[in-house]
Amino acid sequence: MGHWYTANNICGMRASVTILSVLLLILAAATAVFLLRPDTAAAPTASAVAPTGVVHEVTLGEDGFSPRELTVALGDEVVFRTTRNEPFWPASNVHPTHTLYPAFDPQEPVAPEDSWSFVFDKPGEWRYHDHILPYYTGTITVIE
Ligand SMILES: [Cu+2]
Repeated sequence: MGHWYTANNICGMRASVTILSVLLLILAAATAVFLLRPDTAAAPTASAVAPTGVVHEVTLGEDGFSPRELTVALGDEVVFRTTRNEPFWPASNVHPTHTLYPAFDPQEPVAPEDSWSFVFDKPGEWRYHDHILPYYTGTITVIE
């Protein structure tokens, strides 16, 4: 199985020049695409907050979330656990859509032996609840 240029009986040097031209065209096109792309880097995104590495714990027991109210810094992580022998599901208000802070939602039940952790990247007073037993409620206040 020979190369296309030998199969077409084109002089090897001329084929090399052709290949080089094609490569240069591809490079020029790639450069143009790179330079002309919309500048998305300047747009602030929710994930721009750097994690602080500070970790807090909130535990859901029979008496509810503990601590029920917690103040953390922007970028802090909160680990949610339960001592109840039931799955739980900490999620932002408003039940059942969790639209106050949609990312503050594991999107599925958390098994009692597991935990769910979340880095808070939006300042505010975030009320939340257990999506399975919504009478368990709490507040995470995120300060800058
Ligand atoms: Cu809910």
